[in-house]
Amino acid sequence: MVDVLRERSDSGNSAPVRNDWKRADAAALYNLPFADLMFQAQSVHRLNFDPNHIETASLLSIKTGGCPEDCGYCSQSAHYDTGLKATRLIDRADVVATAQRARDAGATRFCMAAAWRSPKDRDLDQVCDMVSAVKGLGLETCVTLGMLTPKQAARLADAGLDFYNHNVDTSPEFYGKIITTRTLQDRIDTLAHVRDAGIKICCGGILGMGEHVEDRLAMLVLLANLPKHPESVPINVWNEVQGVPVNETAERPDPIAMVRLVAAARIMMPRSVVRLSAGRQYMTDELQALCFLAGANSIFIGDVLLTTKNPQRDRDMNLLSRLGVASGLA
Ligand code: SAM
Ligand code: DTB
Ligand code: SF4
Repeated sequence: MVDVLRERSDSGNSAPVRNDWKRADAAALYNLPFADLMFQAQSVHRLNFDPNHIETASLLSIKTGGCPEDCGYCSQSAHYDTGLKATRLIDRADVVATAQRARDAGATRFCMAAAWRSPKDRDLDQVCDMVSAVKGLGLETCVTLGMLTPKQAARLADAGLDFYNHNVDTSPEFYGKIITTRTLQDRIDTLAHVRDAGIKICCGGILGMGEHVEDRLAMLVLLANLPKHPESVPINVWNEVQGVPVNETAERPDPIAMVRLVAAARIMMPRSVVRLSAGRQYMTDELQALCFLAGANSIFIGDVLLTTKNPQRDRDMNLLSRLGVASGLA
């Protein structure tokens, strides 16, 4: 049995941070009796975080649709007829106004997403301006723009960017079944450029595309064995989109399997913020509460994510207040 609490801590009062996870370790954790798994996850969580706090992040699509990549889950890929209207990069003033509203509604982080394979240099100029302006509002900044060169990552760092979101999405084995226009190694290369530039990393993936439990665990192993753990780990449940290939294979994760995976993520990446990201609208309040107990400590707030739905603000406020959780929302 893997018992992280009995392993030597590297700082005396905190859980160990390992980068040498084997798939068998992850499976052993995941398959623990539920009470034992939850006890370990909660213990690790309490050593590293305030268990009564949930981070609230907000998302904005700054360039929607028409993306040249063929990600089989995505409404924004130009390869599929999803009925989505493509837009150009929106104006900085609109971004700032939306960020201000998000801050007033309780968000502490503002993530700007663009449907690009990689940004063009003149687009990056505009995104850098947006980052500086949003940071000026007192918000943490995050952008997700596709693949970056080392130079582009350095420019974002100079603009003051706090986080770059770039997901590995799934296991190495399942990756090629979902995306063919880039490789997992391309993703890992960009993550390295972002790290080298000194920007914090937000990196996770999607559940419910037809992958097996082994794929989900392999994805956690991949994340937990990066040279440094991502500071933020978004766990998305696939948000249904018409017209994309994943529609043919999708299967929503069993709720207990979902909690087990969050608990395993918490134990394997003890100091990372684990975000319950897309797909919360499919989850009951009770399932979300269990995920928070298992160590999830961040959510996206706002009625929409990029192109799909998120729970309504009132529902989130009601849930967090019943749980006695402190957040920007409460
Ligand atoms: N184009 C950039 C990229 O792919 O990195 C940024 C935007 S992309 C929409 C960001 C992430 O959203 C993807 O990596 C994927 O993990 C997630 N995502 C996209 N469509 C989704 C869906 N329908 N349900 C859940 N997550 C989704
Ligand atoms: C992440 O892991 N989840 C967010 C954020 N990073 C950019 C995106 C979720 C997108 C859900 C699908 C949509 O709304 O289009
Ligand atoms: Fe493009 Fe990102 Fe959607 Fe893939 S996930 S199609 S890269 S917007």
